[in-house]
Amino acid sequence: MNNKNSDLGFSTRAIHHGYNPQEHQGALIPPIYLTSTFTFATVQYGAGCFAGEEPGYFYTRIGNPTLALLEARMAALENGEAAVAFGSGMGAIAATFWTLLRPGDEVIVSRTLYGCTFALLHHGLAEFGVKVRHVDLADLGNLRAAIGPATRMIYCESPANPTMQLVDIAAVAEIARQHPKITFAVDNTYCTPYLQRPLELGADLVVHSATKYLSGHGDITAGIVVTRQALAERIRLQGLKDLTGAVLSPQDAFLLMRGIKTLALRMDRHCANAQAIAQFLQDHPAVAWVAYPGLASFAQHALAKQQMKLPGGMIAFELKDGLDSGRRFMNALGLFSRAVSLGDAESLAQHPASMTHSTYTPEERAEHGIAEGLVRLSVGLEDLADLLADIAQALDASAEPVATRPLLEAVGKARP
Ligand code: 3LM
Repeated sequence: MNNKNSDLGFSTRAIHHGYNPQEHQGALIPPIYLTSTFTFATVQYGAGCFAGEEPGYFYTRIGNPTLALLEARMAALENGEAAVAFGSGMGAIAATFWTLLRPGDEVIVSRTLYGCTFALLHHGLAEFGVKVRHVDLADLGNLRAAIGPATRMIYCESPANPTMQLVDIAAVAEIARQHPKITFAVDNTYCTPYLQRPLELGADLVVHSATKYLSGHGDITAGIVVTRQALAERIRLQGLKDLTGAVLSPQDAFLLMRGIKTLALRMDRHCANAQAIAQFLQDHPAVAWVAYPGLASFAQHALAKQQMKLPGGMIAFELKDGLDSGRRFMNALGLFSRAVSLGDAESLAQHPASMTHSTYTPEERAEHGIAEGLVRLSVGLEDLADLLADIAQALDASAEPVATRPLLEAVGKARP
């Protein structure tokens, strides 16, 4: 299998792209180049590598054959020119921001962002002289009004973590295209390229926490940037090599590629389970609201159908009695684990206000649309009937005061 296979289907590329066993002793599975450094046949050759005049590998923070295969595969799946792998999603995001932004520049970001991205912007870049402007991108008039001569980036998540608000990526891209100095970047973690491909919709750059669905097995942290060749090289040589050093280990790149092979299968199952659970929650009398792009009641349901293949595996909802009953609900869950992160085979539940989005002050959460009682579910790959039974019993328990239903007893009963 060579690299000229962009006509092949998504899963075929996820399994084969960029690898030819005949070039590796016939090994079906790509070898892991578990080495930090590479030897030079001559001093002159080594000098040529450092000068960018020789194509070879010389140090894993800058390049490694196992990482290069992962990068080629991710570029093929996102339909981009090139990719750069990182040791975490935050590594990828930080390297992108630090490469593209300078003191005095402005970055326009969507209303709600993952907690650590929010912290990086407000407690990191803002303190180094970058102006951060949150804009509700649901109204494109807001975006047009916010763009000024210093704007260098537009950055969003769609769906947003944890509110599920979508951004019309094609519409924002059209506005961004009119400003050659602006890079439009989309965090595609919630969707993966199987569900949504922002570059095809006109975005300039995609970032991922590959820790999540791309890996799919909850056993590594990783990040990816996919963009044009020249920009990818800048991000590699500045953001990765010098500014963050946030390199991915070749061993974790191997695990990530193993996860990516089953991405389409897993996403189909995540989405089917999540759709049924979202519907069940919406119909339950204890539930105040549910945000899931696959529900007809979701405000941006039409946009979801337009830009996402399926509605994803993430659900946000709130109980009628708010935070206290939400806590009782989460403590009563037996099959869902109480944990942050998402996209694993195991179903997870967490409370953004006190966990993933505790980097916001309560006032900031209110301003950015994150309800204190919001419960976030990452729906896993277990059997739907078991997940529904767990949710049903936890909703029943959420109505009872904690004292009448000891936590351990509830967990013990539901855990298989
Ligand atoms: C979480 N999110 O539970 P890493 N972009 C998005 C993300 O959701 C995340 C990152 C980037 C969660 C992690 S919270 C302590 C646990 C949309 C991570 C950052 O650096 O690989 O974790 O990616 O929502």
